[in-house]
Amino acid sequence: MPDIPFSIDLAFPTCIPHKYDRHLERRLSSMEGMFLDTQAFKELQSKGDSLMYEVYEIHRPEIPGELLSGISIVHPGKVGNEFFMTKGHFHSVLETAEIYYCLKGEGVMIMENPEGDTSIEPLVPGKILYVPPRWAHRSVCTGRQNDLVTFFIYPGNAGHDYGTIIKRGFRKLIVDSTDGYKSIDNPNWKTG
Ligand code: S6P
Ligand code: ZN
Repeated sequence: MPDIPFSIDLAFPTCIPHKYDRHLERRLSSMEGMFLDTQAFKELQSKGDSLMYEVYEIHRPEIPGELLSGISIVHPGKVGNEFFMTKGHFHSVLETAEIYYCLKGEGVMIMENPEGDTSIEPLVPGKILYVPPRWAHRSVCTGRQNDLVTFFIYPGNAGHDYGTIIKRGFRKLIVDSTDGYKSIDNPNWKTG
């Protein structure tokens, strides 16, 4: 059967799509080793397996020419001084870009490329963020009480490389500060 155009409504105020193909939940336990303060991680874990972020995927074939999209919701919270965030990844096909549109909340996107450039872009409602090809990306919720909600869209053939980030981490971390948040160098960032 040939493809036909379709549209999807978002439920307000949550921004959860009325129709989606997959709902992913990422909890604290799946983020071991990703936060700087390992003691704070253990303490938080002893209180339960906090829900850090969720993704509602609108699935399409994972082939060139298609676009994959969905809604990402990062919940508010901190591990030590570091805000809740996504795992973050490079695309397996490095030369593929992504666009994020912020619908709700406050946060930032931490980005870096293999050449060692880094970038931290604020996410506030109405902001469109272009993540160029080659740049790893991680969303961070810096709001104290509200979810960070974004719509994302990227090429069908992009794929996800989580391994590089699991091994090395991101060069920059986002931590709490009197000004809201600040970025610091990751002392645990590994080369190679
Ligand atoms: C996929 C896109 C988003 C993320 C989502 C969760 O390329 O960037 O859908 O998958 O924000 O982040 P992560 O790092 O766990 O995939
Ligand atoms: Zn991506």
